[in-house]
Amino acid sequence: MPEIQFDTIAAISTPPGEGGIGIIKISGEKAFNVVAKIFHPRGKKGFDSTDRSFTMRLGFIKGSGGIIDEVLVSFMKAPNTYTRENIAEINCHGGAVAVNEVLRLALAAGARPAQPGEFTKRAFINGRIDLAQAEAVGDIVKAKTGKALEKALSQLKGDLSGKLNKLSGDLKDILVVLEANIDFPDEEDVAPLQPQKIKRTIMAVKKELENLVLSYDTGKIFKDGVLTALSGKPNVGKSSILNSFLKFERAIVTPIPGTTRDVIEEQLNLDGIPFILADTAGITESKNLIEKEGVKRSRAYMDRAALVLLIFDGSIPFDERDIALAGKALTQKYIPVVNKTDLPNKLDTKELVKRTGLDPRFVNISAKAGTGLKELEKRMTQMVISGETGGSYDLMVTNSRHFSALQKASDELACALDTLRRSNEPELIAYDVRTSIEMLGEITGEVTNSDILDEIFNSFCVGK
Ligand SMILES: Nc1nc2c(ncn2[C@@H]2O[C@H](COP(=O)(O)OP(=O)(O)OP(=O)(O)O)[C@@H](O)[C@H]2O)c(=O)[nH]1
Ligand SMILES: [Mg+2]
Repeated sequence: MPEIQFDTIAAISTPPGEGGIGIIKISGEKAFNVVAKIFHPRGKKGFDSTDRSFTMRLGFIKGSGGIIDEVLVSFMKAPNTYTRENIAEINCHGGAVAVNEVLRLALAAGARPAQPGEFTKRAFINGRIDLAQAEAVGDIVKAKTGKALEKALSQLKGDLSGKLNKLSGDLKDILVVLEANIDFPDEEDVAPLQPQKIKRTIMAVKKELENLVLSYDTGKIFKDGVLTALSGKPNVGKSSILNSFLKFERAIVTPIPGTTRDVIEEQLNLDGIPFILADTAGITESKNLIEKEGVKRSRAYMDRAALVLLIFDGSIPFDERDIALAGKALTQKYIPVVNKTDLPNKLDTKELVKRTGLDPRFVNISAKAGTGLKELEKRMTQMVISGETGGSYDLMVTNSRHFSALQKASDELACALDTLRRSNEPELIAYDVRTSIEMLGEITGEVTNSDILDEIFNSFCVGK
C-alpha cells in the first residue's frame, strides 16, 4: 500500500466534443462515496464495499435540477485497478454538456480536478508500473501509426524495463564484490577481486547499452516520423508527387517554375511507418526575394531530412542545378527519382551518374499518370526497415530522456573500464559502476526526483 494517502481525483477521460459516449473517471479512497452522492441506480441497490470488483450499475446522475443523464457506472476496487486505488468510471451518453455537468457534480461531491497524467502518475507512485511504462502510456495515446503503437505497447509491457533491470542486476553483482573488497580487503571469506571477470561483465553490459543507444534513431522514427524532403530544381514535379502520395491536391501545381515558395509538411503512413513529407521550393539561384527565401528553407530542410527524395525531370536534359543538388544529396540518405516518365525521355541518367557519383538505382515515376509510385513507396519503407535511415532492433528506445540516461550509463562504464586498465582501485571502479546503475534507475524510476516526474506527467492529457 502507498505510504502517502491521496485525495480523490476526477476528470473527463474521453476527448472533448460530441461522441457516442463520454467517460468521467474518479480515483481515490472516496471514489465510491463521491459516486453514491450523485448516482441513483435503476435497481434497488447501488454499489457497496461488499460487492464484487468490476461491477457495472445502470442508473441516473441527478443534480439539483433533476436528471442529467442515464449512465452506466463501472466500480473497480483497490488494489487491482489502474491506479491501485478505488476507481469509478461513469459512462455518459456523451455530448459535452452532460459530461461536463456530471464532472461538475462529482467535484461538488468531494473530488478534486485531476492534473494532466495524474491517474498514470498514481499508477507509478503506487507501484503498479515503473516510470518507463508510465511514459509508454503517454506514447500509446499519441501513437500515429500501428508500428508506433506496437513499440509503445512493448514498452508498457515492460520489455525495456525488464532488460534494464537485468543489466542493472549484473552491475549490482559486481558492485557487491567491489564494495566487499573496499570494506574488508583482508578478510578471508571475502572473495578476492577478479579484474578479468569484472571487466568482462562491464564490457558485456556496455555493449547492450550501446545497442539501445543506437536503436534510438530508429525508435524516434517510429514515434515521430521520418522527415522526408522532396528536393529538386524548380518544375521537376515535387508538388505533383506530394499530391499523388496524399491522393488529393494539397499543393499548388503550375507549369511556372518557382510555384512553391513555402515548405508544405504532410504526414504519410506507409506500412505503419510515419513519413513526414516536406514539399519544398525548387532549388535554383534566384533574384526574387520571396523565391530566394523559399530556396533557403529548402536547403535547410534537405539538411535536416532523414531521407531525401532527389527528383529529376525525365523530359529534359540535366543541368548544373541537378549536378549541384546531386552533390549535396550524396552526403545524405537519398533515393534518386526520375519523374515525368510519361513524356519522351531526354534525361541521360548514365551521364548524370558519371558526372556526380549518384546511386544509379533510379525510381522511374510519373506523378501525372500515377505510375511508379508503389515502387517508390516500397523503396522508402525498405530504407527505414533495413536500417538505412537507422538500425533494425528488437528493442527500441523511443524516448529522449531514456536515450540520454543510457548514453550516460554507458559513458560511466567506459570510465570504469579505463580505471580498470590503469589500476585495480576498487573505490574508483565502484564509483563509476554505482553511477551507471543510478542512471539506469532514472529510466525505470527507481531513482527519481519530483522535477523529472512533473515534466513527464505534465505532457500527458488530463484524464489519463
Ligand atoms: N507530363 C508530366 N507533367 C508533370 C508530371 N509531374 C508534374 N508535371 C507538370 O510539371 C509542372 C510542374 O509541376 P510541379 O509539381 O508544380 O513542380 P514543382 O517541382 O513543385 O515546381 P516548383 O514548386 O516550381 O519548384 C506542372 O505543369 C505539372 O503538371 C509528370 O509526371 N508528367
Ligand atoms: Mg512545387
